[in-house]
Amino acid sequence: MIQLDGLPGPTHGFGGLSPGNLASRAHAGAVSSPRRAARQALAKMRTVLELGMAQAFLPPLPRPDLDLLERTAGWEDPWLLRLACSSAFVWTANAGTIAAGDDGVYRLMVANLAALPHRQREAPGRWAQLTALLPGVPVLPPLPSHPAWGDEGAANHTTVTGPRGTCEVFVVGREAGETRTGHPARQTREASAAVARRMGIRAPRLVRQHPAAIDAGAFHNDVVMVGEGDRLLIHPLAWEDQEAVLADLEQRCGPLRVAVVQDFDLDQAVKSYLFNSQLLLTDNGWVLVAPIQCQDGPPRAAIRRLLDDGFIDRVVFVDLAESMMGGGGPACLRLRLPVPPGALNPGIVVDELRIQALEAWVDRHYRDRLTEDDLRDRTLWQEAAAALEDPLLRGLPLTTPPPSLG
Ligand code: SUG
Repeated sequence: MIQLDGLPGPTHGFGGLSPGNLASRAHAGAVSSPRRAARQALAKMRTVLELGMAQAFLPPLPRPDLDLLERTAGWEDPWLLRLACSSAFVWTANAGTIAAGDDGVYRLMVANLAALPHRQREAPGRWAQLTALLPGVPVLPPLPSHPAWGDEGAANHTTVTGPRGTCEVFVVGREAGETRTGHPARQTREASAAVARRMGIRAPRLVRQHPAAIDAGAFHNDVVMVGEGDRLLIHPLAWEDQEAVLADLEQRCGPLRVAVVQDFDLDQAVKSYLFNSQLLLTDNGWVLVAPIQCQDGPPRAAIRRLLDDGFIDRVVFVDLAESMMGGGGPACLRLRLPVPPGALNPGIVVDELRIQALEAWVDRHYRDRLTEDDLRDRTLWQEAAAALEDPLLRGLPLTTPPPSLG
């Protein structure tokens, strides 16, 4: 299993671009630190690497999105400029999702991220990148880019494996065409069903996200649930009919280890991102890689119970402040690839030396401080382009987006 993490780009900022994502809205317009954001992403990769996991990275997508700016004369419009400079692609759990079809073949389906304009712009670039950088994995193009097929990738999909079998769980927020009061729901049933079909999964388990979770700020399922193998760490209000769904999963897969964290309201879940921790099966047991926001108070107490119950053997805390301010925790930053490292271009697989080289690259090209006004600065745009042209990344086959995708 490889953990594939994103890196933010040199124009990383806080655009307030995601309705229903409380952290994104709360930090709109805040001063950002692209350098700290990239350093924190790399530090998490190092932590995971040191736990004995295979780790890889995806280079940033080119930003500002010059095509968008040209088509809209967007440099005159602060919202479009924020959108064009967004580094939201860093949240690689949304780049797509991967699973084995009924024929046993692993396929990666790129997500269209059609719910939001700044994220929808990621899909063509990520499709091109993943195709080029994962030569050993069939990479399927995203669904047509319309909110009716809104697909957010692995954030709303998890593979549950028990002693008797495996079940692919897809969590949907709404039906196509359905409107709801409260925060928007991004993932449609139609999208998840189509993704499962394209991946060759004939009997996926489609689950409806609990409306209370969406309205508390769980814009993705992975804000209230994380699963790995036979383990599920879940908030009691993550899904509709949750107990029945869990019983059905056990029926299909055999007994599972399910930790339903009680005494922990949805607001605390969304503030702390406990359920967005990475759950890793290492050679030395189960490890929870949790955000530092879980170090105290109720999340800490919940983690202690998980340790006492043997659900996990160890917890490690990571500081992802710059990612958390946009609503992304440890699990948002990674896409799990259940394939051998040989399926990836060797240039994206990291070891300690590669991480150090990437840190030096970040220090060469990323500013420590960025305000919204800076986004208009053409020097910043040149710096951002230079970062991607650096010899460190130039060796990678980065193709341009396919022209057919709008
Ligand atoms: O889509 N935030 C992202 C956070 C994605 C988190 N990923 C997972 N849960 N898997 C989003 O809402 C904020 C951008 C801004 O406000 O500038 C943003 O896009």
